[in-house]
Amino acid sequence: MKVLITGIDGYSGWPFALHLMSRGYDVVGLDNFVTRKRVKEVGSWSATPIGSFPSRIKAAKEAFGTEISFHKGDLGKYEFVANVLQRERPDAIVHLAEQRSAPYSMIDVHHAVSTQVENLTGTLHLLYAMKEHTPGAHLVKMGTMGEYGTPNVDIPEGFFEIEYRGRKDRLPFPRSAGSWYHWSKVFDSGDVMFACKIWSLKATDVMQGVIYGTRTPEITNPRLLTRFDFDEVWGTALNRFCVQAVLRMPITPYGEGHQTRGFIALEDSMQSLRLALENPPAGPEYRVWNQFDAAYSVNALAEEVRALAEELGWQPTIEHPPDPRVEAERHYYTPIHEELPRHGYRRTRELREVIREILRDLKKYERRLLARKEAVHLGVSWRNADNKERLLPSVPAAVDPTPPPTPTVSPSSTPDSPA
Ligand code: USQ
Repeated sequence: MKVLITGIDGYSGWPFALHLMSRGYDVVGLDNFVTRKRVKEVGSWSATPIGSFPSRIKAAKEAFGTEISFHKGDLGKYEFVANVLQRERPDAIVHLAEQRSAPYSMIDVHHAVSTQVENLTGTLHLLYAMKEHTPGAHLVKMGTMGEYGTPNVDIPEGFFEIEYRGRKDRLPFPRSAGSWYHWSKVFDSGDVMFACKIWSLKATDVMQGVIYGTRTPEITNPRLLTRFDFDEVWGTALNRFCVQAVLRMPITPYGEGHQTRGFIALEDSMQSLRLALENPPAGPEYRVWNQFDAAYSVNALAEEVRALAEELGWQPTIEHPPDPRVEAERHYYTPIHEELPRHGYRRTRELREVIREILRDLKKYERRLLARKEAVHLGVSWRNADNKERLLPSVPAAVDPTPPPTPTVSPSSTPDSPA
């Protein structure tokens, strides 16, 4: 099966390419490397040193014997998207190429608008190019559990049966997102659903929880590492808590810390995406899968990290800064996730095992973390229309204490630099 991964250079995109290559899939990728630039914009970098994209392709070829067919470009350009689909004719498309940070979308009006314009335009371009060149392909679209918000009832997988004024129907479950980024995913879902209806396309909209982890089984040497973000804008809760423990900074569940979300290990997110590919809809269909392992409050995760860091002889503390987001700090949360287990999903790793692995891995990159320590707290508040002046000015390039492993293909490539 030939699979196109959009956003192949990202935190999920890269390990998913490795996951598929190790199983004999034909992998095509595209990326515009904008995440690398945007992480720099907030004065940060990946905790793990990642090489240029050509050096990644080379490392993957050495590990799995096949070469990724890579197209550098932007989903914002329709001709580019259409050309890639026309030339490659993939059987499936895994769409991961979106601006993925809620805090980034909340920085100011420009970041809000660019998030929504880019995410919606990219998805619409893909849908039109699919209709034109690969109408039988299966689209696996990365959505987010955050589309649903935290309603005071159970959360179904996309649709629910409702009776209202004596009549019944099966309707999309109401969405109530918590950032401009999360709303862009809601609007995307509507567009994908509509395209499936009018053009008889096949799509799985994956409502993904928060991912955590530094590695997957296919990452067998340092040249295959995926990126790992930890700054306030690009890092996510559990990954950041582990970094805070390594840096002996207080672990920061925001506000009361009872906010509860679905979480999933990186390795199991890869398993889930593959299961979606291996079990496509039989015919034209728009379907929704909730993709997470278990729901945890941020307090519970902070406590786990503290306990496991103590095993390593560290003494991290937990602090509760005021919540910079506008979100319920105590709420009901019972999302359903039956589709993935029905298609063979089994959790592979226990939470504690993965946290131990993250802490061990991050310890190796402590000097890289220290060099960008200021980016752990940046102060983007949902309550401000303009957070720009609160952000760090771009940190001048420091000498990388842990450069990416050799060999790299281009003498000019630097860690976190685009290909
Ligand atoms: N949080 C803390 N302390 C921190 C960072 C976050 O308490 O230092 C809290 C947030 O307030 C929030 C929760 O942790 O209640 C999750 O925040 P997050 O930054 O880990 O995740 P989020 O912004 O929701 O977004 C991330 C990814 C996004 C993905 C989403 C899945 O960046 O791409 O779509 O997780 S979900 O959360 O299910 O919507």
